[in-house]
Amino acid sequence: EVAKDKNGVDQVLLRNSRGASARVSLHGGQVLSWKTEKGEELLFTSTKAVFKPPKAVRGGIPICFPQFGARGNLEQHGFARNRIWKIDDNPPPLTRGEIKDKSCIDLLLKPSEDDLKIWPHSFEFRLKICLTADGNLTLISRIRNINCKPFSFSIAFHTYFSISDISEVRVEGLEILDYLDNLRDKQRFTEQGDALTFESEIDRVYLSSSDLVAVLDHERKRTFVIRKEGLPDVVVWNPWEKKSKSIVDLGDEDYKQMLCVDGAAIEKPITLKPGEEWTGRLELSILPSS
Ligand code: TA6
Repeated sequence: EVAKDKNGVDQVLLRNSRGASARVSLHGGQVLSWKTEKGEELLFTSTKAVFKPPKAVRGGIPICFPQFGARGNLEQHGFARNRIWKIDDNPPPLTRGEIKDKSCIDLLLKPSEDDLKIWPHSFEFRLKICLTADGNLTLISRIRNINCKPFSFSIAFHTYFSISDISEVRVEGLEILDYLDNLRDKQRFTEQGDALTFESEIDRVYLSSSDLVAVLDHERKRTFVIRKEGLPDVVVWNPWEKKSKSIVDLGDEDYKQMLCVDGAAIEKPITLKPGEEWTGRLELSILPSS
């Protein structure tokens, strides 16, 4: 189903046979909502979210591409999340194991002439977003270099999970990993603890993580499971109280109900030769915590 948001930008509603749903905006190719079959919203949206292109909405899953963070005169986290994507009417053939499921949408982003002025690399970014029969949300990305010279990019799926209380959340799967700490000049440290818990601002890129990370929301008795391929790094971000006040489109208390845990490829940017294609997969699911 395609509807228009109040800015006239198309949104696509995906629904599975059990009533789970996901809503995707063609602005940024951004997932804005992912709901259980009971209608519970699993992704966070800021209480002060601004739905006004070209700025990405604060919440859901903005896509940081062609770079994570700042780089030269590129917009913060790249331009992909600030552009209108198209519905891809020539989607790539389904690969083995990908089921032809009606609750998928295929989106396509190609750089505009203006984009090529600031980032002179022609690419096709094909994004297949599916809601599986079990209510899982999968994002399959295929980025092809259609230029005549190589280029490198970094990428992050900036996933805002909706949680009950940041002080009651644990993240498992990042133990003993090295991380770059954005709060300490991006220096490299090694995680000493077991599970990650939160009592202050955190802004880290965990490196070479396993392909499975869990976010346990104790109060809601819910565990988010992140499975990923081709995305070796994991961004963990919560602005906490002080930083939140400096973010205009984030409510002062919102940090208590959100946590970003992003599948990403940051430390080692991905280089594509002409004609080469990279595929990255992210699958989000929930487990009722025992
Ligand atoms: O998640 C890491 C981070 O780079 C933080 O430093 C913070 O800037 C966050 O991304 C949000 O960035 P945005 O440009 O969406 O406000």
